[in-house]
Amino acid sequence: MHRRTFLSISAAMGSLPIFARAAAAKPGGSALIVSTWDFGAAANAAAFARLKAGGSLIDAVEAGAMVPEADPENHSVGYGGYPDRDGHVTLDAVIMDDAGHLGAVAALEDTVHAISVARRVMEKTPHTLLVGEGATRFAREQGFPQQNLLTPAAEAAWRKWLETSQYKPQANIENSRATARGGAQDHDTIGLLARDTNGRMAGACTTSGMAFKMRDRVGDSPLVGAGLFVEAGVGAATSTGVGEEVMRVAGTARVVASMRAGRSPQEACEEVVRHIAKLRGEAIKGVQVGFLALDPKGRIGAFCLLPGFTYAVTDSQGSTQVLPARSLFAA
Ligand code: SD4
Repeated sequence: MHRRTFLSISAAMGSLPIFARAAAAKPGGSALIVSTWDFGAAANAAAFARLKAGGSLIDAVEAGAMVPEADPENHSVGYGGYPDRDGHVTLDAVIMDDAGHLGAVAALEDTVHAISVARRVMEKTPHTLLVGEGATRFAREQGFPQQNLLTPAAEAAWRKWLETSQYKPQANIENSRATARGGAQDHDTIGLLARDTNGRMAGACTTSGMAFKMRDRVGDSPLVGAGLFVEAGVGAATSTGVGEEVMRVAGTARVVASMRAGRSPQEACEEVVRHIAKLRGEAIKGVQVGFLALDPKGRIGAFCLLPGFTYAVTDSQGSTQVLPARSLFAA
């Protein structure tokens, strides 16, 4: 989908009151590809094109995830991502299909396409997760070019942040880029889920994590069962927001387990968000966490703590909508 189209969809939705927008987002059947946030629309388009060209589901979710990783205007994932508090840009990614094939990297450095390195972990090693220096060395061995990911703009933002050194993740910053592109704490996790017409599924998730995190902090995104989970015949789920809150409840594993037990994707996403809220009480005030789920029939679920989480849905004709997720809290 072209950028202008998805921006106009978002702009149109932006003019509706929040409850009308939530009502418009009826998760229905027949979705082929879903992904997190407004910028998921462009990723879905790449994934859809790959499927149409005869690519596998893994090819499709990788191609989709590579879009925000490579976006030259994107100051928050891959090249130009905001660094940790010591000035290092570190990337987390995972890719998985419903046959249990899985690869992930965490705290990867100097490499734009973390999702592709994760895929190589899946295909070329006996392991499922490589971290830090070992992941970065593996990327070099696999021929991924070495690139300094810290741009002058990201370095300037980090130096400004150092003046106060306040670590305070901001809810929904992922969608603020249209207005406050490259603002402090900006980060662009994308979680992408795809199915084929036989109901087979795969997913990918890639991020630069929370801006100004501690050195080698790893979020939910690269962790199977936290940032992503896919199970044959049941469904797939991905998450976004403050990863620590997702990790402590094994969020996406829980969503898929709920679906296995008979809940719809929507009910399953709601259940885990309510669980986090109950477990954490005051501690999650102002914190955003969102879940997105897809089942083999193309039914979607999306739910979050705070209003503002959006997701992109592409159907089997390739048409894409960006929709607001329902939230547990009004603000
Ligand atoms: C993390 N869950 O590293 C990621 C951040 C994120 O949209 O999702 N941003 O905790």
